[in-house]
Amino acid sequence: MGEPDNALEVAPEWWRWATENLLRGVQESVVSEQLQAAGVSSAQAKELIAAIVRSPIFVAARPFARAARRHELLVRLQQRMAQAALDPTGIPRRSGVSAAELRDVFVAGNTPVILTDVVTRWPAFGRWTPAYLSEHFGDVTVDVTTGRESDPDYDMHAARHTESTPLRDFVARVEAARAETNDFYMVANNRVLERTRLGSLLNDVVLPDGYCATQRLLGSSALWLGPAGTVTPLHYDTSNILFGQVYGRKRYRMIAPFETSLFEGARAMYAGRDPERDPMDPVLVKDVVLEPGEALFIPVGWWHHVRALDVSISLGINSFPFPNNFDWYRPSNIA
Ligand SMILES: O=C(O)CCC(=O)C(=O)O
Repeated sequence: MGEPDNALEVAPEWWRWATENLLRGVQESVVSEQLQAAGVSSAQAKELIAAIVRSPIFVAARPFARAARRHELLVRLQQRMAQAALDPTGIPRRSGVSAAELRDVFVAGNTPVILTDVVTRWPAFGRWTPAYLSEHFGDVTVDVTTGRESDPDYDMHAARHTESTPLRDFVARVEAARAETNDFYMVANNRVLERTRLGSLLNDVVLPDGYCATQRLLGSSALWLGPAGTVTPLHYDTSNILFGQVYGRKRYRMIAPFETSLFEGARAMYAGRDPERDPMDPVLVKDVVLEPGEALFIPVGWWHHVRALDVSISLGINSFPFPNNFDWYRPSNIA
């Protein structure tokens, strides 16, 4: 690089580089040294830095950059603490968690937990099987999602993959699947509990005292029914969810919201990375298999990728006796 006569003649790339580093908190003397190493004279480097720091654009940007640096430190602290855990890639299994503990430890701590003695007490457990649903609700017309395997964004495009079918036929299709398939799935968006008499299934769901506003289960619960091999891609939700696994197993891959690298390349609430295919390191992935009769508490904001390992029936509940709507939490929408 030649020696310009004044700061304005320094290449724009160096203005940008110096501005970025000053906003990152690099000391002026260090920025100056680097500029000089690249061929800028000491006087020009001094003039350039002075011009940048008195510019109204820099003055306006500085508080935002400081806030971002503080948040980065908070995030790094969270990441380090998570790595220090005894079992950083596991999720604890617990029984006897009271409503107070659920709220004060797991909800307030934004910490996932598997509850082993909640679903096992539902009348639904042992009763809800594909055959039971077909026998008692077979004539109910339900919306299901189909043709998923021909669309890489099948979950984001759930509405355009929706078709109506008698539940009997859908169950027959699930049961007839000889190999794993992700092509058809009754997902939360299909809202079959609110829209059909399948809502009466919620009489089979009895939660521990204080876990949820029971009278609000209808409208805040979602039934999931599908073959082995369904995959819900990595995404986060804007509410806490209690996910009850009633029949079959599901593999959950969960990632904390403070793993902020996942916001890069995300679209809406879907991550740009697939934990089954893409390298995730150093992002900490908690990988668990949810057994029938277990319930997973999915804290708001946690990324989760879900694969059914068997024919599966699950119920997601987001009714809690505390405010549970965090619709404003959409960090991946920040351009
Ligand atoms: O079970 C699934 O396939 C997905 C569940 C899920 O992502 C949710 O309840 O938010």
